[in-house]
Amino acid sequence: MQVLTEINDDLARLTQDARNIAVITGAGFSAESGVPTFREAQTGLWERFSAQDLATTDAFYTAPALVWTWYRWRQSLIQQVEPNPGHTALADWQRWLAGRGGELSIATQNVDDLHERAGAQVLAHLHGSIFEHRCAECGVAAELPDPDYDGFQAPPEPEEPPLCADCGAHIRPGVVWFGEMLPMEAFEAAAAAIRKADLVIVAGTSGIVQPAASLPLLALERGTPLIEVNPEPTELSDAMDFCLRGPSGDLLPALAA
Ligand code: BV8
Ligand code: ZN
Repeated sequence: MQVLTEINDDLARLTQDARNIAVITGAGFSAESGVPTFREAQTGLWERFSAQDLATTDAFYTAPALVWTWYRWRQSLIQQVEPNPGHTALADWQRWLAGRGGELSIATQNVDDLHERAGAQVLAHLHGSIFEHRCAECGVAAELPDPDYDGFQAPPEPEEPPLCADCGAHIRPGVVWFGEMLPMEAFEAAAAAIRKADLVIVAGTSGIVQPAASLPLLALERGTPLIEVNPEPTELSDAMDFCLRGPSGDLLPALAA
């Protein structure tokens, strides 16, 4: 494993020769856009709860207004921020490769839409989307107006989630909570992309949350090179061929150059 803070010749050659790249992104990829990661402390009303405690079905059933408002406030924040140079570099690299018969697939653990807003196609949202909503009981999709919170202010007083027009149960966010299965189609698509890739890049994830964190390890089956982009070491660092230590907003543009 090589631990680098900038691109060396080995790494440059690897990324320039790659024609089929699978990229997995986590909360750290959106951090430079101003979206807090799960490791960071909560603010305001939620500072006494960890994200992990709120992102569960139990929390939603116990305190629907608190959990619902936390998601609608997070959605407001995401709508108020912009993709960062890491998102743009990935989108440009994807377009450049597609123009040469290659492929760059993105599987993200993030529930935001910043990859898409940077112009990228996303193969898999492994943990769902904060922009989707459905009935917690009958599962029917719910189309809701955007929240009008100010994501830059501390979250507001909790408000009750809307009720399903069909069955009257609470509407919930279209994300995967702890203890819930991941969408199998998304998970399988990400696994297939990694299995056929000639380079795998893991950026902005602590590699703690399963089963998403086990996906990059599929690259080991065929000896596909693995690159980590993260300012810190992670649970996955030991499996990497290159650990690029720094923010993805700086390093992805350098990698994609
Ligand atoms: C399931 C949606 C089972 C919601 C999310 C004990 C051991 C092992 C596993 C478990 C266990 N107990 C429970 C489990 C399972 C559990 C789990 O993994 N828990 C962990 C905490 C141990 N997993 C689950 O529950 C999953 N489901 O297992 O179901 C099952 C099986 C059969 C039948 C039924 C059920 C579901 C997990 C999905 C949870 N939902 N998100 C929401 O967003 O609110 S996960 C959520 O947290 C995020 O989506 C994200 O994936 C995750 C946080 O991880 P990261 O993305 O890595 O972010 P993190 O904050 O951790 O790290 C940020 C990284 O960025 C850091 O490394 C940092 O250094 C870096 N960084 C910072 N700045 C930058 C940067 N990098 C680059 N550039 C920068 N500028
Ligand atoms: Zn319903």
